[in-house]
Amino acid sequence: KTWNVAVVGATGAVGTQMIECLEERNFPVGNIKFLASARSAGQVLEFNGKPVPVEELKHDSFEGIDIALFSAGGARSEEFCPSAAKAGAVCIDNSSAWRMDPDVPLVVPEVNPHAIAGYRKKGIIANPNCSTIQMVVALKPLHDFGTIKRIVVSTYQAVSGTGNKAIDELRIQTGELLNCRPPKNEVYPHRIAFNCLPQIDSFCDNGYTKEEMKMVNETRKIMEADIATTATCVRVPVFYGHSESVNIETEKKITVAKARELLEDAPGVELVDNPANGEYPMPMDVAGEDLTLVGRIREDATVKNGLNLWVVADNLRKGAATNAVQIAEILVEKYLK
Ligand code: A2P
Ligand code: 11C
Repeated sequence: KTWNVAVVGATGAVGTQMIECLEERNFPVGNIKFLASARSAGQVLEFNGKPVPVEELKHDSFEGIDIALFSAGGARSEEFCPSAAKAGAVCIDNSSAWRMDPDVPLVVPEVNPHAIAGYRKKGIIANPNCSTIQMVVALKPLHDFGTIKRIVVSTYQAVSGTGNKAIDELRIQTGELLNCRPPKNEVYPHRIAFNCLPQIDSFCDNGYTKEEMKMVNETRKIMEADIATTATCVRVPVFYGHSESVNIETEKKITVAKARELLEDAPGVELVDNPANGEYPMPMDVAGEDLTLVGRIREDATVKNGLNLWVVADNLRKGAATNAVQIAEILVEKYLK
């Protein structure tokens, strides 16, 4: 059996990766439809070597579609997911529009695949924020063993998380600075080349950014546990791959050896933790990868049961496209059939 799939935001940084994931993983696609803004209508992309025209996203775009993968920004998801669901498609939405809706499951297949069953309520499944996904993939096996009480996380996030315009901004600013010309900034509030911005998304009234609050709230929903999380999210001049320094406190002691053993066998995780040989996860190693790399595991001796970890993943792949396609795989195998 095959399924008719629409990719909404097909021309974007995440949409492009969604198309590649569907191809690479041999998702059983019947017809494929690529949707984007009117600006891209008429552009021709490829799927499995065959040309596919990009069409303008409209409310009636979803007739005959079984699964709609959305990554065209929150405003488009808010407006168009209900139309797609009404037409009978199950939406897998990469934006933040529906994540905290109690009638929409928020899913990371390695952590809470059972939640997918909740798609029936609204016809929408939400894909979490990229920074949250890689953190919970790494923490789930540790939580199952030792029960995490508190998380302190600082992120080092790549510009591709913002989209294609931000990738261009870093590239152009770097070139300008190396050629001693003054760079312009349009996407970010300050220069990103040779700089770090302790602001991702806009600020909330409590002084945290929306990105930081996503990590706090999404983690609880996905882990189905009352874990206290505090986050500082930072944009760094890296193209692909988010990195995270994660400190956890657990109910039960987890030694470094036990943490390594738990992570060695964990789904979706690759343990890269050999500091004596200078081996640890780095964003330059994860572009195009689907696994979440974990290393630098150390005991935090300042609290009773504490651990420090360094977690790196490709934000466009496991942080977005791969996670969405994994959800689609479970959906068709277990639920739609
Ligand atoms: P387009 O390329 O036509 O602007 P990125 O995250 O890389 O910025 O990509 C955003 C994606 O969302 C692109 O595919 C973009 O299409 C799409 N998009 C942006 N605005 C709209 C819109 N108003 N309607 C449909 N798609 C949109
Ligand atoms: C970033 N995490 O790196 C963001 C991108 O809520 O899906 C994804 C924002 C979101 O900028």
